[in-house]
This record gives sequence, structure tokens and C-alpha cells, in this order.
Amino acid sequence: MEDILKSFSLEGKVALVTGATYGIGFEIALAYSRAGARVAVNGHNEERLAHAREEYLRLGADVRTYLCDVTDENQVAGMVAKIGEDLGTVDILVNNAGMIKRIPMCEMSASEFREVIDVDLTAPFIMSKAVLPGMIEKGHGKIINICSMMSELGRETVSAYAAAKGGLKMLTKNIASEFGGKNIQCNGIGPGYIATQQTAPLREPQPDGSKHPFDQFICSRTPANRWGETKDLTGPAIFLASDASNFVNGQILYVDGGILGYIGRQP
Ligand code: NAP
Ligand code: GCO
Repeated sequence: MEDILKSFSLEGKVALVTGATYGIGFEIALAYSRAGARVAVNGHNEERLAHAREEYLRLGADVRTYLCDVTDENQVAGMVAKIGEDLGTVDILVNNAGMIKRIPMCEMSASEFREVIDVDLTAPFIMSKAVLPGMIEKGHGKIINICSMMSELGRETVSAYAAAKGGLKMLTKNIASEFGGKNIQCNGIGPGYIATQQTAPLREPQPDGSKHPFDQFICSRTPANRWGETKDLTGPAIFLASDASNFVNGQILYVDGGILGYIGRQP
């Protein structure tokens, strides 16, 4: 049993999780540290990054923090070089940083659309390009893109986000195709609806104390009958970052409590 579990270890690996000052990225970075990796995270707000550093330390995780806007190629190149000096070549990249704008499509400006695409799709391209040379030189690497239900489904007001996450699914498959021969695996994780700051507006209780209609809707569309928690993503994230998944490539692992396979509970 021990040998099988060893294949899930991240001992000796350098992992970079983007946008990990809180939320899903924070939980994944913490889990990677506990799985033995030397972990680097970034954020683009100095105050939130400093708070995250203290929180990681409070939880006993030695996580290095880097101020970097993932949409800025020069900042990304500088960050990856500094991580190389501090921790070593990046073995595992999780493209987690993301944003969403919930605006009806005909009311959304092209610049608002581009802003979402920039963070959710162009940045994973920039980040992956920055770490791939080091992975190729080392002869192995793992890139994990945080996709979404919106990589498969649409809904009102999230046109830019769905376009980005749909593109991220295909970028995942393309990186897998282009670099699989270099022993680099690129897969996605598609979280369902997870309780984080990003989805907080969809869960706010109504003035009368009743559940938000969207909260009720998501629970009726989820066989698990609940929102996901950030911790629900850590096992899949460790699996895809470890040697246990060395023959898994170009896949999106949906961690959604069953949403994508379910027609929905009768009201
Ligand atoms: P979140 O709570 O909004 O956190 C997003 C993180 O990304 C924050 O740390 C944020 O830092 C950082 N970030 C945003 N723009 C950045 C930039 N330009 N450069 C560097 N960091 C940046 O989001 P979340 O719910 O944890 O989601 C994390 C990822 O999972 C996102 O890609 C999201 O699309 C995806 N996802 C979320 C859900 C869900 O239900 N929550 C489901 C499926 C997929 P700042 O606050 O400093 O900007
Ligand atoms: C929304 C939500 C979703 C989640 C997630 C679902 O407005 O529909 O924010 O997009 O963030 O991506 O997987």
C-alpha cells in the first residue's frame, strides 16, 4: 500500500499556484505544502498577499509569496525567475487566478469582455509559456488549469467567463498534445459551484432570511445537494500534480458533486 501512496507524494517538487491569496488557490497551495512540495503563490494585491502569507504561516505552511499580475508577461517572467532562485525550477503549475463579471451580454463592453478573457484565458497561456522551458529541460512537468462548469455549460450574464473557461479547456488539450512527448501532463480541474468570495453574491441570504434563489437552484441541480467547499478540490489537485497521474493527459476532471451528470431535482 505504501508504494502506491508514494506516487501521490509531492516531496521534492516545486509548485506554483496562481491567485492563491484566498479561495480555491489558497486551499490547493496549502494541500500541496502538506503533500511535501515547496510552494510558491502569487497575488496582485500587496495587502492581500501579505495577509495570505501570515495565514499560511499560521497554518504551518512555508509558502513563498510573490507579487505578480498574471496578465503581465514581464512580471510573470520575473516571478518565475525569482522562484527559480528561491525554490528551484517549477515542476507543477496551477493556473488558478481568475475573475468573473456577471453582466448581460448586450450590456457588456468589449473592454470588459477582454478583461475577463485576459485573466481567465490569456494569463494561463502566459504562465504556461513561462514554465514550460524549465519543465522541458527537467524532463517532466504538470500544468493544471482551473476550468469550470462554464467550460461545458452556459448561463445568462457570464458570456465572457464561459468563453474564457471554454477556451481554457481547449488550451489544456492543446498543451497536453504539444508537450505530452516531453513527459509534461496538462489537465484541468472543473469545479462545480464552490463557496468562495467569487460566488458569495450568488449565496447571499434574502432580506427575509430565506436562501438566495440561486443558492436553492444550485442545490437542486447538484446530486450532493450542497455547494462545494474548497477542500473538496485538494485531493483531485494532488492527484493531477503527482506521479499517480503520469498517464493522464488532456483531461478535465470535473469536481462538481454530480452537476454535469444530473437533470436536476424536481421542485
Ligand atoms: P476568487 O475567490 O475570486 O479568488 C481569485 C483569486 O485570483 C484571488 O486570489 C485573486 O486575487 C486572484 N487574481 C485575480 N486576478 C489576478 C491577477 N490578474 N493576477 C494575480 N492574481 C489574480 O476565486 P475562486 O472562487 O477561489 O476561484 C479560483 C479559480 O477557480 C478561478 O479561476 C475561478 O474561475 C475558478 N472556479 C471557481 C468556482 C467557484 O464556484 N468558486 C468554480 C469553478 C471554477 P485578488 O483578490 O488580489 O485579485
Ligand atoms: C456563476 C458562477 C460560476 C462558478 C463556476 C462554476 O456566476 O455561474 O460564478 O461560474 O464560478 O465557474 O463552475
